[in-house]
Amino acid sequence: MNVDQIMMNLERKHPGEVEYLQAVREVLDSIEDIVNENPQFEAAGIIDRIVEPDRILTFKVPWVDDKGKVNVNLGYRVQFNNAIGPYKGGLRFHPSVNLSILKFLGFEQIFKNSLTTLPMGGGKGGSDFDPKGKSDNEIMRFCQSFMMELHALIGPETDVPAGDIGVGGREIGFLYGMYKKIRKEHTGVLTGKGLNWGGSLIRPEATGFGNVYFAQEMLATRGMSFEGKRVAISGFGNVAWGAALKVAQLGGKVVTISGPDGYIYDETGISGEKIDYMLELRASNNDIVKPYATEFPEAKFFEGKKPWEVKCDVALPCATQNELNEADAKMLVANGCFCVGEGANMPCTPEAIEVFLGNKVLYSPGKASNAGGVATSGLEMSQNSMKYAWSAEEVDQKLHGIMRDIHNQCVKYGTEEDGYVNYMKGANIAGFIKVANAMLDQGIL
Ligand code: NDP
Ligand code: 2IT
Repeated sequence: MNVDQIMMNLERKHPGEVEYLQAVREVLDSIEDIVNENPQFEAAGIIDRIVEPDRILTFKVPWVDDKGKVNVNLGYRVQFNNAIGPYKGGLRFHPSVNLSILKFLGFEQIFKNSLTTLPMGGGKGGSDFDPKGKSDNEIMRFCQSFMMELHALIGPETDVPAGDIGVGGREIGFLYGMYKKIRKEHTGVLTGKGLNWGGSLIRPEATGFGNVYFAQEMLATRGMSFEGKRVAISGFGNVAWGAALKVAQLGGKVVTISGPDGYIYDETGISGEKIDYMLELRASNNDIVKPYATEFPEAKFFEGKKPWEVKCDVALPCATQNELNEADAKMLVANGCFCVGEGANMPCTPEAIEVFLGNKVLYSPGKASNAGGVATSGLEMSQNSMKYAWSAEEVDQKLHGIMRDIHNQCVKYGTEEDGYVNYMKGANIAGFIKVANAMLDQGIL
């Protein structure tokens, strides 16, 4: 396999799709040796087939705002690969959403879902709709219009969307309600549902919890735990909240959270009511983290800055793609940070990852360490199929087991000669092999 050649062709076919090309390059670099050792993959065109989505659906989403003005957004669903199960992946509502971002997310999702051990293919969708400052009624009308188109593309055995940035429990409720109205059926077509109508306990916490469980496993390889560790978290959304909650439970001290406006530094530690307050901040639809420092005056707000300049042992980037660059990575390492667990999708740039690998930092890629979210979505699908609900303890135990399993897969395929575990390589190889073998079994499709 000639990675440079494949990338050149892709760049020619998809000019400007930088995030998608970045995600593909990372995976191809990791799997190059495995593909070269297994000629059956190239013979069946696995690489050429896996880097292109099965199909991309785009549609317009017209909706009327509270002032009576008609607005039109773009809606997308990228159905990337269903070799091991129905397409599965979140919906992102954010003004930055474009095809490149959804293709990168859908591509990552294939390997992430493969790692979870559950039967789920990869997909992603969303819209350039900006939820910021919108009323609940505006969000409802938007979600209803979005589902008017999306319903024809999805189904519990076909494609099962969920949340991502800008899509949480409220949006899933509006989307599910409209699906039910159009299709006249109550079915597990979306995950992240409310507890009274098919949702799973622990799904809201799952991505953050899973990220911390994975970091716990990484720390354990060096005989360490979260007890007494200083932890820098970015973001203040769903993933950051779950991660902060679990770190605090495990005796770690969360010293930062962040938003698009800057970061909060709280030397007394973010725990208890402060973590509950994160939920209020997120639900306010204002998308700024600054009010935390007014609510808790012992904290300081650093406008326009990222949290990677603070001294910490563990960093958990939980906001968005490419939010941690080479300079940030060097600063973290210089300040003694030895463990980085990606809660967001692709938050570290390739140059930042180089810095971590070069310094033997315990570094986990999002497709491994944030897989707890979609894994628990998979558990929600299982419960929906059984028409039964597990207790929080049962779901949490299964989630914990899955995160340990993913860690083991990364160690199996990512351990280097000196014993250092390259989790990025391990995750990419383990995720790829399962999907590639399924594609081989099923013929040229
Ligand atoms: P939320 O919408 O709950 O929070 C996202 C946070 O990131 C917000 O603070 C948001 O602020 C900020 N953010 C988003 N885009 C940007 C940007 N371009 N620049 C700066 N800040 C930004 O989303 P989640 O917590 O659900 O998602 C966070 C990350 O975790 C994403 O990468 C997502 O793909 C990933 N993820 C989520 C899972 C889930 O189950 N929810 C599962 C696995 C991964 P603002 O909106 O103002 O930009
Ligand atoms: O990036 C992700 O894994 C998610 N946003 C969760 C997807 C899901 O289907 O639960």
